[in-house]
Amino acid sequence: MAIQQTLSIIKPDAVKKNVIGEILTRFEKNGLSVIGSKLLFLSKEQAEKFYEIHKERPFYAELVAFMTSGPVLVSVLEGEEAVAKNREIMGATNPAEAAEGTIRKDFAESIDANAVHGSDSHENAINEILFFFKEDEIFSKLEV
Ligand code: IDP
Ligand code: MG
Repeated sequence: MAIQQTLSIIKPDAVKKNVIGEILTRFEKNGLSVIGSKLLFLSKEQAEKFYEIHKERPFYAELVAFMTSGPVLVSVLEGEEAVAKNREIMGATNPAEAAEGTIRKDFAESIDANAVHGSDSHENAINEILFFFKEDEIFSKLEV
């Protein structure tokens, strides 16, 4: 077991539903701490770059359009095995397949408007955190 950091995005659908607080509470109740957070309205260029890994997928244009349809809350979460823990709390990509009690089961409408993003590996977490945050915008519990 190791303390890790991971990137979370509360997507435009969930921000519009006014459930930022309820989603952050899920993280906190499961042992993760918010150590950096901000509301952003992503530009098309930012969304394209962030999801570059999915460029060849048929849903890429739709995904970029959705992620730029309203503000998002980007956060750095920290805790034991934060990458896997966050994925577990989020639930499956398709809310129809998400387990009971997960964020996507409770707040997501569809496979594209699925409430949250979470890094899928430690390496991607580091890159995704650096994509959105400067060092002085993150307040690790390990340092304070
Ligand atoms: P993840 O968010 O669970 O890691 P990924 O496979 O990395 O899932 O896909 C990134 C995002 O792309 C998903 O969260 C979802 O918003 C969107 N997406 C994935 N598959 C589809 C699809 O088949 N149709 C439309 N959008 C999709
Ligand atoms: Mg993914």
